Amino acid sequence: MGELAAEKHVQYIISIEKKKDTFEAVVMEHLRMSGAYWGLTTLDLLGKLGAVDKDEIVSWVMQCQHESGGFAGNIGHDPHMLYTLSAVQVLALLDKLDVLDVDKISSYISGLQNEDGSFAGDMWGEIDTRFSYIAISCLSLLHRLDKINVEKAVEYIVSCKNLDGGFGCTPGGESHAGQIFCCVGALAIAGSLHHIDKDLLGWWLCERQVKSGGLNGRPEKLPDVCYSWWVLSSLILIDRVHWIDKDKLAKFILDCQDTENGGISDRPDDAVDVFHTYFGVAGLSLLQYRGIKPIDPAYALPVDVVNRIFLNKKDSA
Ligand code: GRG
Ligand code: ZN
Repeated sequence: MGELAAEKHVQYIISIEKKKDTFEAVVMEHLRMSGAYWGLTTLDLLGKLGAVDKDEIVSWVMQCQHESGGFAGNIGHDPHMLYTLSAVQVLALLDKLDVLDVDKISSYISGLQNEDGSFAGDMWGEIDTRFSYIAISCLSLLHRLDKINVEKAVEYIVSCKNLDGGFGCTPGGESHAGQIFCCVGALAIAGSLHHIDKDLLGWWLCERQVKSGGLNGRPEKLPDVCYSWWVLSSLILIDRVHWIDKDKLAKFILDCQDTENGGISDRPDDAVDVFHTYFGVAGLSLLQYRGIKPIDPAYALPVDVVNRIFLNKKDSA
């Protein structure tokens, strides 16, 4: 099996941060906050977070916050739940959560909860279980879960559960590994995993492994490195990770590396990007690959960062 080209991936992440006019930079412009979370988490998992200028990042993150309390994907863009969680995750990684006005962010998020417990992504009202996960994860990291109706949020997530044991975007929506991560992660954080039939869901999830060792997101689809995260984290949270072949999955991820210029792609021989580089390294972390810090399967942050937040809570107000 090939080795992880860790140093190359570190160089790749640092280099995309510097390039402003490449195709990737233009595509990433509106979602730069999530890009920062993917890149910085990758660096941290590889023990290289010291390579970035923390103050510069904190200052940029804070310029992306709106009056409403929500964060945008970049300066001058509109706020959204997606980027609000990414901003909180970036500050958590940098141990700078104390710069936040926690009540302001909490009121932005709680203002997006609907009567039925679901969450909208922003003021335009799209509803999706992704936003339920984001609200629960973000408020939990800020010690403000009491600002939403968690019981109703759980009830809504459970209403998106399908007969195959999986979950979709909204009630009746097809099961998809990405949505399953969101629903299982949210239920785990809310202490409500008892709503899941672990054997049934575990079966559906382990069926995602294909011949090459990679995982797909739904039946009959192609494998993709990012499902190493969406599927594996869910399997870990429901205690069924031993139902897949871990060595074959690690080999699939390593086969997707650009060992010359760094970065990881969705499938072998495709072009690399920061999203798949992050999910490849995070997947290997879940597989306990040597030299990578352990990552928390529910919060998608390094375990030491999560422990810092929950074990040495600085201001417990
Ligand atoms: C903190 C890790 C983390 C996430 C935040 C945004 C979010 C919460 C979760 C997204 C979950 C999700 C829906 C992931 C799926 C992304 C993806 C690869 C979609 C592609 O779907 P299709 O149907 O592709 O286009 P397939 O693979 O089915 O062909
Ligand atoms: Zn993918």
